[in-house]
Amino acid sequence: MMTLYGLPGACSMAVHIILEHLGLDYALVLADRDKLMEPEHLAVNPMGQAPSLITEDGLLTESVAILLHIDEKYGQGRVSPPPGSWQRALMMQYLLFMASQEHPAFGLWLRPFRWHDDETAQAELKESARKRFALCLSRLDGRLEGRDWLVGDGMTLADSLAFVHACWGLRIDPPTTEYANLWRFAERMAALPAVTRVMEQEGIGLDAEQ
Ligand SMILES: N[C@@H](CCC(=O)N[C@@H](CS)C(=O)NCC(=O)O)C(=O)O
Repeated sequence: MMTLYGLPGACSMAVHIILEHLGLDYALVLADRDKLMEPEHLAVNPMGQAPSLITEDGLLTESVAILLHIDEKYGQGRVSPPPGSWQRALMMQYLLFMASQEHPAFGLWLRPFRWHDDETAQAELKESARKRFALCLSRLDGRLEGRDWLVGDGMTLADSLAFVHACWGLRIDPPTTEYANLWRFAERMAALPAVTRVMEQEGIGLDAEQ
């Protein structure tokens, strides 16, 4: 059985959604935020973060790598377009866009003190990150114009991560509710049975905090 180490409402929730949606056998460990840098947690995530997945083959970190591994091993095409298809290339594009651009912008907005000691510099970084995150949400919002899902005609790995980021966006100005397409998407996702269960298990609402 796989074990997912996560934090409530964090990027690990995207993995949790996919495990639950695929009906896989897994255990969930919600880590204590105050103990992420303690040896016990560093043993499962050397960066003191989430997610980590313990599998029969070993320990895997990095949310996108985990999502892809679960999909390739158990997905049977249920949460991704076929390898080699254009739709899969687009799914990868959105996954990597969110992981490499949107997520760091949110992280900088949330914790500017990790990047600078000076409080004035922190305030400037936070504002720059807010604008950058808004630009990222606008891109997703534009993509969702006239679409139910980021790619194809059903939920994919990219949608699970976009939903988590949409939840984060509720805390930032402008909030996700002001991006009409992205907000409709978030409500659609939250109504999926697997997503509803995950949100209950993690204690997350659509006014969630990471
Ligand atoms: N690139 C990593 C980023 C992991 C990451 O930033 N995780 C956040 C939650 S979304 C975390 O653990 N934050 C707590 C912290 O950094 O103290 C991934 O995608 O897995």
